[in-house]
Amino acid sequence: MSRVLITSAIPYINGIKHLGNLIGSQLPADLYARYQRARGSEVLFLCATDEHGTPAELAAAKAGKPVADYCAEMWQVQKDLSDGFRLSFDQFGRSSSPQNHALTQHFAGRLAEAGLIEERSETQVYSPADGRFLPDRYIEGTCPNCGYDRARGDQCENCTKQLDPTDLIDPRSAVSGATDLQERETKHLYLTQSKMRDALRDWIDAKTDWPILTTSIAKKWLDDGDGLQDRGITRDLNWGVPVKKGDADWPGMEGKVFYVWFDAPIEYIASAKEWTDAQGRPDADWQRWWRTEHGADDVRYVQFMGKDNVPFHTLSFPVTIMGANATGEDWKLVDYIKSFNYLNYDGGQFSTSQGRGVFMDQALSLLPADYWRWYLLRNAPENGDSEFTWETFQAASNRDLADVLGNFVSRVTKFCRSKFGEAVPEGGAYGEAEAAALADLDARIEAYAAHMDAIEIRKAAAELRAIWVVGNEYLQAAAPWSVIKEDEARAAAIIRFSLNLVRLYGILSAPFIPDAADAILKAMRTDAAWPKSATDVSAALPAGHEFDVPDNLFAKITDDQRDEWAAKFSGVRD
Ligand code: B3M
Ligand code: ZN
Repeated sequence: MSRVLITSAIPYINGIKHLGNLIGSQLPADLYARYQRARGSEVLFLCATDEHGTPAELAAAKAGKPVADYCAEMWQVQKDLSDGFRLSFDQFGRSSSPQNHALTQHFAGRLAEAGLIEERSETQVYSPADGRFLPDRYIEGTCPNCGYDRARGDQCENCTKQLDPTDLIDPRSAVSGATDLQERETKHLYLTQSKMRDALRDWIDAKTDWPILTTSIAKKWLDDGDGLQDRGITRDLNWGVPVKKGDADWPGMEGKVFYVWFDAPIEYIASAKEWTDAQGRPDADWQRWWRTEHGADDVRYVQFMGKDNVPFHTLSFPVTIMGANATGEDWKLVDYIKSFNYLNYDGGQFSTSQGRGVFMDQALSLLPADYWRWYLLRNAPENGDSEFTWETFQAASNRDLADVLGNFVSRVTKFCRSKFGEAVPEGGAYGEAEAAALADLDARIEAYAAHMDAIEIRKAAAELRAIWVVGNEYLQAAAPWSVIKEDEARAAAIIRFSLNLVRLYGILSAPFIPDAADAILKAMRTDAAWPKSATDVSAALPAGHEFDVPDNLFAKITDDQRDEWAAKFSGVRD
C-alpha cells in the first residue's frame, strides 16, 4: 500500500479566509487527499493555523483582544469553516502548540550545531511614535525590486521577493502610519541559507517533474544574486516561540521570538505530533511519516500552496530540514510541490485587508460546500490566474451539477420507482449501446485517474464532467420511456445499467463533491470501492438490489439569485 503525506499551506490566523485562499491550497490538497484515500493509499493529511508574527498581533490589536485569546477563538472559527467545506484533515493544528514550540527550538539548536546560524548585530527599524521595533508587517513601503508601493517588511506580495524591513523605500509604520522612523542596533540570529545554495540547486534541478510555476520561482531566487540572502530568523516581539537552542537558553536572545516563517513550516511536522498526542499514541506513530529512518523512506510527501509561498518552501524550509539532517537526523524533504496562481474576483483581486470578494463563511451561508468546491476546483488557477464571476459560477453549477449529474440521477431513479419500484429491475442482457458506453467510460476513467495522479485539477474536472455526460447521452439515446411501451425487459436492462452508472458517479465524484457523492451512495445503499473498470462495476448492483430515490441533489441558481449575490458582494466587507 502506498503512503502519502499531504500538507496544505497553513492559513494565517488573522481572519476568515476568502475563496482565493481556499483554492490556493486547502481545497486542492483535500481533493488529492480524498482521491488518494479512495485509491487505497494510506494518507496523512495535515493543516493548521499560522498563529505567530505580526499578522496575528495586528489583528488581535484591532479586535481589542489579547493575542492568545484571539488566536484560540479564530482557530475555532477556521476549524468550523474547514469542516463546513468538508476539508478532511487528519489534524488541523495550531502553530502556537507546545509541540511546535519544542520542535522549532529543536531545529534551531540543530541548525546552530550544523554551523548554519550566525548571531549578528544589526540595525532595525524603530518607531519612536509607537515605542517599539517594527518588524515585518508592522512596516510598509515601496518594494526595492518592483516598485510596488504597499510591500510589507517581510515580503512583496506583488513580485514575491522576500524582504527585510530595512529594504523598503519610503517606509512607514503599519500601526500608526508614522514616517519618522529610526534605525537602532539590536542582536538577531541569521540562518545562513547562502551556504546551502549548491545543495538546494542540486535538489531542485533533480525535480524535473515539478510544475513549472514551482521550479521557476525557486530558480529565480536561487540564481538571483541576493535571492538567497541569509535570513533573520528572530524578532523583537512578545508573541511567538521563545528563542532557545533545543531545551537550553540562548544567551543574548532573551525576550526574543523566532520569526513566523521559521516556525510555520515546522508546524507541518508538529501537527503530526499533535495528532498522535491527542490520541495518546507514541511518537513512533507520527515519526513513521516524517523521519526516513523511522519508516518514512517510502512515504511520498506532497505540499500544496499559493505561488507567494513557494520561496519559503523551496529555499528556507528545505534549509531547515537539510541543516538538521547534516547533524545526523533523518527528516523527510518534500517530494512534490503543487503551487497555484491567484484567483481574482470580478475584475480585481480578492483582498483580506480590503474585505473584497467572497469569504468562506459568506459562501457557506449562500450554498452548501459542493457548489463552491466544484466551481473553484474546475477553475483552479493552475496555469495562470483565473477569475471568479457570478455568471460563470451560476453556469458551472447549473450546467454541470444540476443539468448533467443531478438530472441523470434524478431521471433514472424516479423513472425506475414509477415503473419498476425501488429495486434494480432484472431485464435482459446488456447490448451494443451499453458496450459502447462502457468502452467510452473505461477510457475516460483511466484518463481521469491519470489527471488526478498528476494533480492536474482542471483536466480531471473536465474528464469527470465528460464521464457524467456519457450517462446522459446514453440515457437520451436509449430512451427507456419510449422503449417500455414495446419491450419492458429492454427498458429494465437500460435502467439496471443506468442505476449502476449512478453508483459509479457517486464513487468517482466523491473527491470533488463529497456530500452529493455521499447522498448518491447512501441512496444506492452501496459501498464506495474505486472501480477497476466501468465494465466491472456495470453489474455491481444486481437485479433486486433495493435503493432509495435521493432528494434533488442540486438546486439551480436563478438569475435573480445571481444578480442579488453579485450586488451584495460588489463592495467591501465591514
Ligand atoms: N500563512 C501564508 C498564507 O497563508 C502562510 C503560509 C504558511 S505555510 C507554512 O498564505
Ligand atoms: Zn516587489
